[in-house]
Amino acid sequence: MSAPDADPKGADPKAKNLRVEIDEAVAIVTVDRPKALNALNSATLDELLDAFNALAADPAVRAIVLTGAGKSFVAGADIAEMVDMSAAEAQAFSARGQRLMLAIQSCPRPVIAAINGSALGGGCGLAMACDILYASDKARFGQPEVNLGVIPGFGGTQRLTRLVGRAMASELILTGRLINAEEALRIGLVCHVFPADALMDAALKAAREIAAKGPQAIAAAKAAIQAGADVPIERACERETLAFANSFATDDQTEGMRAFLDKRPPNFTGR
Ligand code: CO8
Repeated sequence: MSAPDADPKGADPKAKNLRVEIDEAVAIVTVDRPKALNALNSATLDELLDAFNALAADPAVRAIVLTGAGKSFVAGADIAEMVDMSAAEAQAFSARGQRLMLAIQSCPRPVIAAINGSALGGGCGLAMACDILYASDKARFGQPEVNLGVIPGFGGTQRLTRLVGRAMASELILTGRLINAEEALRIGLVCHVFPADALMDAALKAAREIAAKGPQAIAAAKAAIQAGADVPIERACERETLAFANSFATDDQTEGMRAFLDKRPPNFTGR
């Protein structure tokens, strides 16, 4: 197994492979293993899970930006760690990755992936678990697992299919072809492409916009989007109606609508 890198970084003193910075209500999580192009080994998966669980429980954090240090976003699961795995070890490793992806999806705070470079294999899976995908014009995407004699194991077969449709997902997964940011935009894998030096500013701007809204409405909207993707439209709309009704039990609903009618900015309190 590959060992975590040597120097501890970031807010969590135990985290060796990522940095967590908090800028007012926005958290920036940076996967920081540049020597392996930020590939996800077990230690990094665990650190990310701990970081997302901690951020989800912190009421001061209202939005999260996830990015990679250096020239890569995340170049996949760690091939050096996987090469000698038995099937049972691979199952446990895949389950570890799946837990992280589901924690990001169920985190009440929106997560913006600022995809600065290669997002391949499990790295593409990590990006797709986020709510908003912004790409640098230098980013590359793909599920190249078949080139290694394996298949995606961090949700790639499922999330890519849901995001871009079966035809395109099948071509990408079965050929292992990599695509650039423009093609990712065209097929709906990302929602915007920015010049590399403008990516973080754009992601932070969106995060701050989200952070200024009522947090309960944001969490309910994210949950409704996530839940609706996997159930029939009738049930999904029932869930939306329930969540919509619940938002009328909050102070933020009264404040948001009253502020609109009073022609003033809202003062959301999160209650
Ligand atoms: N794992 C481990 N190390 C990696 C990885 C990786 N995924 N990607 C890059 N590295 C390392 C390289 O080995 C190299 O290390 P060193 O300097 O010690 O030789 C270093 O990072 C730099 O890489 P390159 O020299 O290759 O950099 P280039 O700029 O030439 O190429 C690429 C960049 C195209 C991104 C290239 O590194 C590449 O193809 N990487 C592998 C991409 C890939 O196949 N990703 C999918 C991995 S499989 C996967 O994600 C499955 C997920 C679920 C599995 C769960 C079930 C068990």
